[in-house]
Amino acid sequence: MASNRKRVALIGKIGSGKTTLMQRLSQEELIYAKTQMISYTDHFIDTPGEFIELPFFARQAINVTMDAGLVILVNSCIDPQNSVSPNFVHTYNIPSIGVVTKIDREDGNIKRSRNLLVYAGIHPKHIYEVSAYTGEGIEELQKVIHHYMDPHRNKK
Ligand SMILES: Nc1nc2c(ncn2[C@@H]2O[C@H](COP(=O)(O)OP(=O)(O)OP(=O)(O)O)[C@@H](O)[C@H]2O)c(=O)[nH]1
Ligand SMILES: [Mg+2]
Repeated sequence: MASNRKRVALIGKIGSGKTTLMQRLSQEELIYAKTQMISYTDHFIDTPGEFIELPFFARQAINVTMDAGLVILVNSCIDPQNSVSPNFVHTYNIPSIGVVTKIDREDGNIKRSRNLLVYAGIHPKHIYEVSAYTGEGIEELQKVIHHYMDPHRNKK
């Protein structure tokens, strides 16, 4: 079976901004499209938010992403509700980082997002704040992704 080691997996609630973030990181135009099924690109595995929100799908979310090179757990700062179980990311045997999205929104609560990501098992030092709309924080996140992914991607 082909390995996903060269891909970054995006996990997070419905509407948390995974696909938009992926588009921004891939320097694509930002076009809204609800993710209906797992989508694989050269560099990413994008999952539908249902994978983390609905217990029926939760195992599938882990199954399809457990051999990625890196897991990014995404949390939108305008979403007050948590749906990720405590220490969720410790299920993985691969590195994980947290990303707070939509920080351009004045009504957002970044601290709440950080707390929810820590609750999910992300180390506070490994949480990054971004806006896919304005580009804030994207360059720093790109560097972090390179740090984790270059060893895999440079392998033949
Ligand atoms: N203000 C703001 N809105 C954003 C940002 N990123 C995404 N959005 C909006 O949030 C909504 C959901 O974004 P998606 O990227 O589709 O979210 P998703 O996590 O892929 O959602 P699912 O595919 O349903 O799991 C869309 O209307 C986006 O335009 C951002 O940085 N700032
Ligand atoms: Mg999506």
